[in-house]
Order: sequence, then structure tokens, then C-alpha cells
Amino acid sequence: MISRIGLYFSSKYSTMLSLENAKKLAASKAVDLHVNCGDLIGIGSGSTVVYAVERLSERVKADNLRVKCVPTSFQARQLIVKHNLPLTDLEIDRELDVCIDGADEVDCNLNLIKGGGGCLLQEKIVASCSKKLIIIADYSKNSKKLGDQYKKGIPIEVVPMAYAPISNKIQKAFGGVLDLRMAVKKAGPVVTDNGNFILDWREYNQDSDWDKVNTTLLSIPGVVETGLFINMASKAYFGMEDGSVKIQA
Ligand code: ABF
Repeated sequence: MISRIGLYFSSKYSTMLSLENAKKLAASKAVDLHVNCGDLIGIGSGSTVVYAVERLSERVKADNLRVKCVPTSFQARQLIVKHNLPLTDLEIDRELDVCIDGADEVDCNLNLIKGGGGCLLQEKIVASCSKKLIIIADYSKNSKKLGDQYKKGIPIEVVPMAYAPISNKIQKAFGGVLDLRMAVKKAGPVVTDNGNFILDWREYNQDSDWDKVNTTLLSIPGVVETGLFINMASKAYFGMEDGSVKIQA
């Protein structure tokens, strides 16, 4: 069972840290503590993961670390290639040692909202094939209850032709508001790496039993995956404003 304690490591920083530096701090700490020579690593998506891959690449060069990486998105694949890290996939390597990924929000039980950047299906698959899922984030992602911090809604990946009835069904079952995610300048719906659409579910009941909600959502035909990652993360590392790293486990 996952315990719910937060530990703090202090660091050399004394001034208030920017969000970018907080991301970098969390990412470096997680890579240093969780990646070992020979590991098969799931590489998450988003801006915080960029710092994790940079740190990984530094360690590969400096310590002669040998690792192989499985991407969770097109963006992650490009990042791995850019840094000349060895690529693999789930067909070749079916069980990974660790998956390092970002999140849009992490609650006090280590439940997550993910998919704000459009990646969630492959992230959940790769995380499910990893012995541990390590989350890296800046301090703004840490909350008591899901929905306290991330206001854009819970992302739900759906088959395009079914997005309208799915919206109705979710609204009927749980209330709230569902928006079809649109590309910039409303040029059309956002299309995921898997050719699907995303519904962002806002104004839901924050006191929900998220495990049940997730199971119900997944039972609706046409729902491919949800951005609710319940009981999946082993630990979260938050870069804090004061330059410390908070570890939630
Ligand atoms: C992806 O990146 C998504 O699941 C999540 O929405 C997002 C977090 O991004 P960032 O690190 O840029 O805040 O992993």
C-alpha cells in the first residue's frame, strides 16, 4: 500500500524558484534516484520530462550509463532521438524498470490528472508496463483534491465519431461540462497521436470516488482512455519554490 508522507530535501537554492527551475530540480532528482545502469525506461511527455531526458543524457555521457527508452508520445520519441538515447518499444521490451512522467495535477493520495498536453493513452499503457511510475512536477501541480489546481478539466480520449453521445452520457451520469478540445484558433479538434479526439470534463464533483468514476467512464463505448491515473504512481517529486524537492510517496 502506498503511504502518504511528504519528505523534504533541501538544496543549495535560497531564493524563490521559477516554475521552470522547479521542474528541472524535480526531474534531475528523480532521474538520479530512480535510474540505474541497464534500466528500461518509459519516457513521459510534456515540458517537465524534457529536463528528465536532459539529465539522463548527461548521465549517459558522464557516467557511461546504459539505458533504453520507450516513448509515450511522438514528442517523447523526438526527445529521445534528439539526445541520442537508445530507443526501444513494448514489442521488444515488455516490462520496464521505471516510467518517468509529468502530470497536470497530483492529489494527496497520488492520484493524477494527466493529458492536458494531449498525451494520455500511450502514457497510461507505458506506465502500466513499468515496475514504477515516478511523477515529476513543479509545486503548482500539488493539491489536496483533484480539481483544486488544474482547472481545464479531466481529459478523456474518445473515438471521433462518438464524441457527442459520449459527452451526453458523461453529463447525464456525473454532471459537469464537457468541451471538445479545439486546436489553436479553433482550426478544428485536437487529434491525438492515436487519431482520437479529447473531451475536457470540467465542473465535476471533486469529492468523487475516482476509481469508480474512471471505471464507469471506461465502460462507455467509444471512450478510449481517461486522464485519471488512479493508484498508479509510486512517487511524485515536486520542485518547490524554496529550492527543496518534496517527495510524495
Ligand atoms: C503529459 O504532460 C501529460 O499527461 C500532462 O498533461 C503533461 C504535464 O506536462 P508539463 O510537464 O508540461 O506540465 O505528461
